Amino acid sequence: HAAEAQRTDLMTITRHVLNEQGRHPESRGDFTILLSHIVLGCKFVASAVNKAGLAKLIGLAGDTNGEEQKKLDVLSNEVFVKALVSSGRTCVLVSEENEEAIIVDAPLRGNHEFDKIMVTVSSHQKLHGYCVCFDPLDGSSNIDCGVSIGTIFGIYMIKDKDNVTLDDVLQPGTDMLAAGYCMYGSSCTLVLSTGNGVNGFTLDPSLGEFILTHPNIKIPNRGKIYSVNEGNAKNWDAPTAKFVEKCKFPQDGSPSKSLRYIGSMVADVHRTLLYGGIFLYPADQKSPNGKLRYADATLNCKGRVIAEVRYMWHGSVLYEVFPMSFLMEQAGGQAFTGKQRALELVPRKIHDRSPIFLGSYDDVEDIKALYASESIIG
Ligand code: P6P
Repeated sequence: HAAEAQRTDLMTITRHVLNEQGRHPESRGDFTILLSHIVLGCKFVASAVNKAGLAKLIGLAGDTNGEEQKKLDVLSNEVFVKALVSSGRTCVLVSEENEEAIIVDAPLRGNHEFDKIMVTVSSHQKLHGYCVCFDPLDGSSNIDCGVSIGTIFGIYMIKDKDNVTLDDVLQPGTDMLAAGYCMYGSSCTLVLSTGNGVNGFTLDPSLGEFILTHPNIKIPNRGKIYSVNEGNAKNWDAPTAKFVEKCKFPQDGSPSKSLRYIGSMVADVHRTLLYGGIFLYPADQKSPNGKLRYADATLNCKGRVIAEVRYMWHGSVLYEVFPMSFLMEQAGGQAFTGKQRALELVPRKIHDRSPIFLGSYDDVEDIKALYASESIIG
């Protein structure tokens, strides 16, 4: 009977989120409605990604009249923007694909009829509006070779839905309510946290439902894998270089770590979350000879410019670093920028970037110690 019960007790992501909502009796279900629209977007993108390989052959993505086949990341962005706006629960959107933040038209920010009733019945209940920061299809350059790619998202509550400003978005990651990613690979897996642990759901295409397959994910305290693009080693700062050196040539006689780097953040982070280890997106200091568009630092000698240095940060704060850091902390790991706890960063601009070191708690502690000793030595 237990086996039978297991097979038929399908916990879908919708039921799971409704159960979560039950923990907040005052909730009106806005958050559940918002999440259901994000899930809808993920289902659509999963279907489009699966067909991508064939699309060129039989023109699935474009019209039969030969319209230019839309790039999947553009198509995915349109899908998520439309899904989020039509949820009637968003006020501002930040997408990796859009230079400017999208301020949702006031009538679409909330179900005004319902709001009017709510205001008369219980005016103390703040009418909720949300900000969603997302990368609709991170790693899309990997589509043509079939490597897993993904959608990454983070959700904030808006302070005053009738007076939305960019300040609502340029908040530290500690203000995030929820975060998640959907990985489109051999199977479609959605990993989500609403602040009460991390859960993984796998899409059952025959049901069209995400089923709970990875309840209460906890990352191992230490892992056997480090994940970084070694091709940038010449530009790493000393603590990162020392850390990677220790992974390869441990001083304490422990076995060296394995290097696994897929080059698609969602896939690298998902493996790190399940197997343990550390994912590194270090700052890399490029000192090109040519003139830079923006110089972050100019080295002068006797009034003559001898070099210009530009730090190229990796990892977009709002829709890569923050959501992945939120998930790691919720799973018992941690996330560090080289200077501070990643979630305590306060972005100045919506596409700000930052170095990021995230994964198993003890592995991140090791690199934090190297940065701390460097800052003491100076
Ligand atoms: P690099 C994909 O383009 C991406 O944004 C992430 O998904 C991935 O982790 C990273 O870039 C790879 O960057 O410089 O190592 O090729």
